[in-house]
Amino acid sequence: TFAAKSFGQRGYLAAADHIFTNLYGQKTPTIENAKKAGDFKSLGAILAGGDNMRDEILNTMQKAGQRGRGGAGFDTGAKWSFLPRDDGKQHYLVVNADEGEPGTSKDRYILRNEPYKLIEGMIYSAFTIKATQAYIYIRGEFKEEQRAMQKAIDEAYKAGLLGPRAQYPLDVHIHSGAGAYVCGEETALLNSIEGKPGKPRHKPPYPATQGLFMKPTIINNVETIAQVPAILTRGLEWWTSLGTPANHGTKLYTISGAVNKPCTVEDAMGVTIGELIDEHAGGPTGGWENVQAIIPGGSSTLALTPEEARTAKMDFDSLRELGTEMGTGGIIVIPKDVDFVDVTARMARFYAVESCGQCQPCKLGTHQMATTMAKIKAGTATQKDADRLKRLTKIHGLTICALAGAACQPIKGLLGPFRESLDSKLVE
Ligand code: L3W
Repeated sequence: TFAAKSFGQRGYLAAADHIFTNLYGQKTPTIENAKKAGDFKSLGAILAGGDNMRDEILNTMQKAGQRGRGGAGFDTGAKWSFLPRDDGKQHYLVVNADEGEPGTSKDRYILRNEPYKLIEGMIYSAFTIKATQAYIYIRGEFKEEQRAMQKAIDEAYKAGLLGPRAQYPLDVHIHSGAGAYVCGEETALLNSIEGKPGKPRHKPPYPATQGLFMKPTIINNVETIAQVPAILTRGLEWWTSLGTPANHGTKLYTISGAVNKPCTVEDAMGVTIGELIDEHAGGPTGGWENVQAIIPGGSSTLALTPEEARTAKMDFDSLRELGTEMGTGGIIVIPKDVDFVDVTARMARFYAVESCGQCQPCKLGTHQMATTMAKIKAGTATQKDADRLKRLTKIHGLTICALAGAACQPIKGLLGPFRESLDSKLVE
């Protein structure tokens, strides 16, 4: 749902520290309203700084230690610094808006209600890396978001902020996806823009050196780029005052499943899962005693027990220490009356359907995971099938992209802390 939530009244982030002040469309998203709220205010002065300012922005982004909001948490400033400088080649900026991770609904709020922050962030980013062409690859199902984003782009052209005659000449194109989850993987996405099948490429070479049309390309998640204006204009002291020492700033979290008020909210990095659920999502349905498991960062991240999750900090390092990932920040609360086998079977089917099929371990492995899970769900599986599941998790790391490894996460949960559900379904 996109119901407006009372803004800045709960949670741990002071109202003044929010970046996305129009996340719920409190004000109709128009360029006038965005300007009134402060967007584009510093743009002219910053762009006037020329090459020195490019260095300064890169320097600031390197010091900011902003970690990519698409799931991997890779340092944005470091990524930008890998781009060759003054090589005379066309450079591209690509925004990954192929939000498809189950349990994740954050970038779509930016596309709908804060598209101007994304555009402003794109102008700063493109200026810094000397890209004159930029693409926003939007998930195919996001028709309304595509319309909202195109409207904002059109307004920015009209206002002289984009286009060949703008202070920094930049063209922004929207490219629509067509329903493939794997196109959210950055190199599959680049292939898809090029008109090729959306299949991931081997890395290295990374997009920073050989990306779109084999030219140096910076590709970042929507939220990552939309945060850039705040980092540059509010400054490093402000940015680093939020979050934890290695995980600065704010983050958009999606909280869904068995909670009283499913929502997408902005809060500080490092806030605990328990705080997010209790303060923003009205607590678990039926209370904490009714929680069976909590997925911290979208379906591709290993589920935690409620005891582990409640005090776990939402930051890339804390969750890695617990053996899982923060991923996209998509928290899914699974209640006790939901069969964990059923949840896992659904997810296994999802990954099998979405595998692009170019790597045999993924093509066959995800398919076998799905058929084995269906058998377990049907109550006709034996210990041998459970052993097969365990063997299948070895596909992790054997493939070009992260999809196979992602498919293993729900299975690992079922074979690990939630084993009881599995055992109760096996027959002799
Ligand atoms: C230059 C190097 N660049 C790494 C760049 C690389 C990429 C970024 C991260 O995503 C996550 C997973 C799930 N020179 C570089 C370099 N880079 N080394 O850094 O790269 P990597 O390979 O760590 O991760 P990845 O494959 O890009 C994996 C998440 O994706 N996921 C699903 C996400 C879904 C959404 C959504 O729906 N919105 O985001 C599924 O696996 O969390 O951690 O840019 O080029 N030496």
